[in-house]
Amino acid sequence: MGKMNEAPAPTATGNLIDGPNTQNDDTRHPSMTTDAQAPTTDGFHLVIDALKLNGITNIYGLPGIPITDLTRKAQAEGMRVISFRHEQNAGNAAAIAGFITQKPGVCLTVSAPGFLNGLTALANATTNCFPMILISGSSEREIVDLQQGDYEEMDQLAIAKPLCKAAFRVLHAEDIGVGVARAIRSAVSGRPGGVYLDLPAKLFSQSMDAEAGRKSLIKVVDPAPRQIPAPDAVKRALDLLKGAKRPLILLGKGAAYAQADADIRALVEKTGIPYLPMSMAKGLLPDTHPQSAAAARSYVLAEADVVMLVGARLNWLLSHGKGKTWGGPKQFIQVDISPTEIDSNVAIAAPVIGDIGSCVSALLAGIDGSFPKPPADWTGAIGERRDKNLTKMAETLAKNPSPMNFHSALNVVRDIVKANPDAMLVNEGANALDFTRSIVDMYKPRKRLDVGTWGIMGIGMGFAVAAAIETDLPVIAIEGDSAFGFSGMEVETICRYNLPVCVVIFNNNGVYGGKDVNPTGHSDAAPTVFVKGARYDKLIEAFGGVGVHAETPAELRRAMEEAVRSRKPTLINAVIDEGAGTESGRITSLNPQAAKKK
Ligand code: FYN
Ligand code: ADP
Repeated sequence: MGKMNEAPAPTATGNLIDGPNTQNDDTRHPSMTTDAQAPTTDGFHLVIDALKLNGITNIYGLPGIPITDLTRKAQAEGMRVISFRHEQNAGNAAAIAGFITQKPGVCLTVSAPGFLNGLTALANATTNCFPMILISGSSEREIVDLQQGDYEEMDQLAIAKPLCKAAFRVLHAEDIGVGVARAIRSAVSGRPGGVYLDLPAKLFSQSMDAEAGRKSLIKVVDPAPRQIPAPDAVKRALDLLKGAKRPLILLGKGAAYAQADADIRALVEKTGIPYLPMSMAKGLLPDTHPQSAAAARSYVLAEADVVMLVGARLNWLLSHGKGKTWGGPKQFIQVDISPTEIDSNVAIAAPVIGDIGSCVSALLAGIDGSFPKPPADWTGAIGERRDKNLTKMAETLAKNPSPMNFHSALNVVRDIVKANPDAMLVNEGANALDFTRSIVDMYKPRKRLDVGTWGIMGIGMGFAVAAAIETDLPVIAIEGDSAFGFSGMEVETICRYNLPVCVVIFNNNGVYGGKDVNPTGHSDAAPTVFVKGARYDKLIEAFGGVGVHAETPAELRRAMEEAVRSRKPTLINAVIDEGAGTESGRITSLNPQAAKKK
């Protein structure tokens, strides 16, 4: 579970600062200074101390009124403060830091517009079940509540509430400890998610007795308590699984988050059941594992009779558990921490509610040598489909068209990731996302970070920065040219912190591709088309990074190898055939069709 309890205790003195009357005031009479000389602390330092006390060492944010000094003081107090160029990217960084570490990632923003920019990431974190705390400075309550027109006036708490798991405001310095503790617990316990913490400007300069301040802080004990599943629920699930003729295990990003890697692998291997990873669960077992049914996806979803979901929701990514994708009737087992997730789309025959670590270990305890192996005709049929798809894929990957297409470029990325299985892979786009997901095998858990539950663009550089900061491992970001645009300015951030990030832009001149034309003949480009032949590599050079223009797989390979080896911030402009993409990639069916005929 969370590692917050391992945080070092703060120093004995904490963040004591001098009281207002104690600085070199030699005119004071000693007898009159006893109380005034008692060390005091303030809101700034209490926030920092409360975070540090709970093992939170990194802040992702963007300084400005009223939190500029908070960022300075946090850095001075030994926290790592990573400043971004736009709050949404800082927020995405915090969110993915939460996913990687099980500690809430902290994003710090200024009031009103800064807060709103960060809020998109907070909502996305909540949707994805990533633990995150958005701390935002806010303007004066008295003025905001009377709507008298304050600088950056906004009732931020009210706006944040529907978009996150919990929202709190702290008005008094002595409540900072409670506020931070509540935020941490809300973010990581149960189903993880985003939490908003509103800190009005006046709070930061409030001072209080240092010792009382220190005592007001809370070191959260057991922030994400284990939730043990009921034995009868476990038995019900095992009975169902035992009777299955065509069982399937479906692993979601909740399973990756849970850090129960060894037990999950044991569950798959001991039962011998084929498994299908959702995109961010790839690598939980290596994608090359013989039980992986990833390359027979359509077949297993349609044909399975009992499906055990582990940390995956039956949302749009799984066609809501019904319809053509799911073929004939089937029964579901669902392992999840959230009881209200059950039956959200279809009936769940065997819910197992608890944390995945505890649930999987309880399931494992019920699996011995007598547990029936899945019938050979089922595993054989999957193997046949998988091998057919793998062979087809290998043939496609071996082609070397000019210009490059997604496949020939990703063939290189696939090799680089295979040679560097510890590297973190960030991935966004439409075609750039979909092709990477199926072509690039992952070998270790929590290495693949992508657009997640909403399928959003804009996570790229924020995720890349946090992946580098949290792990110190090389990061490879495979970006569609459109997706990159949402967070592209953060290449300056990557250079500023000298992060080992290699951004590869699959540049096909537009959204989905670059071939659209304006039907009116006007000189405006078509809505999906960008500047043709853009040189994104020049962008990073402006900040001292390495820019490479790659037109062939050989050039791409050389540049990626060098980037991973050197750990230098690198941006590779990989030129892709502008006709290579399809509209919306694999989800083109989600585009509404015009009913009106011309
Ligand atoms: C998978 N496949 C493979 C492999 N892996 N073939 C060969 N080799 C390998 N390694 C096969 C798999 O069996 C499928 O074929 C097909 O490739 C596609 O597999 P994928 O990508 O896993 O599955 P699919 O059908 O695309 O999954 C649906 C989805 C997915 C909704 C889960 O598309 C998804 O995650 N989409 C996110 C989209 C998104 O967020 N886009 C951003 C917005 S874009 P068959 O079995 O033959 O079907 C805005 O416009
Ligand atoms: P995917 O997109 O990969 O299918 P989802 O985000 O839809 O995954 O589902 C993740 C699920 O995992 C959520 O329903 C969430 O409640 C659950 N979850 C997250 N963390 C845990 C945990 N530690 N234990 C149990 N369930 C968890």
